[in-house]
Amino acid sequence: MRLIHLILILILVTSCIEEDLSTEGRGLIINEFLASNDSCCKDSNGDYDDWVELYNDSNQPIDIGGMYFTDTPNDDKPYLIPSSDPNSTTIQPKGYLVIWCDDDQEQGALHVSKKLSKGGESIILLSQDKLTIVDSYTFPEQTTDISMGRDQNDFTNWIFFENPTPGLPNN
Ligand SMILES: [Ca+2]
Ligand SMILES: [Ca+2]
Ligand SMILES: [Ca+2]
Repeated sequence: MRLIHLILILILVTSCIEEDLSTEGRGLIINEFLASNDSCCKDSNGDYDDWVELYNDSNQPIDIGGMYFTDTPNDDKPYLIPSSDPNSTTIQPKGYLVIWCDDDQEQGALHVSKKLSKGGESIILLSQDKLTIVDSYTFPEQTTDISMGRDQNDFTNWIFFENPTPGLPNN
């Protein structure tokens, strides 16, 4: 009897672990960006600015307020994303969020001081401790209005998109 109980508990625990692994996903990731925006898409102020799309591949909402953004590895002064507007900076589970790289901080919490270089640069998101890299990607030379992002069928593969999809699945 006790052995049966033990086996049942083991089965339960094992299935719970599998469930967690399969649904927690990759956490918060950089999913797409546009480093040279001429006519792709405007921010809420009508500016054609650079942007980075984040994707929350977890089961929990994630607030990026208090995290840091930079375009330079080992940056002494990464940009602190304000924690004053969690409604804007929280990404829902399996949701998307667009950060504008325009140096227009007066336009809201999602407008960071770092612009992206068309010639190639890095995109780095650091956690609240200013050290841990949440996700990063170093990109090669870009073409105006053509974004780069993760292939939906193989998330490790970065490809170009003639039709950028800020805030939506890459397609
Ligand atoms: Ca702007
Ligand atoms: Ca830059
Ligand atoms: Ca997208």
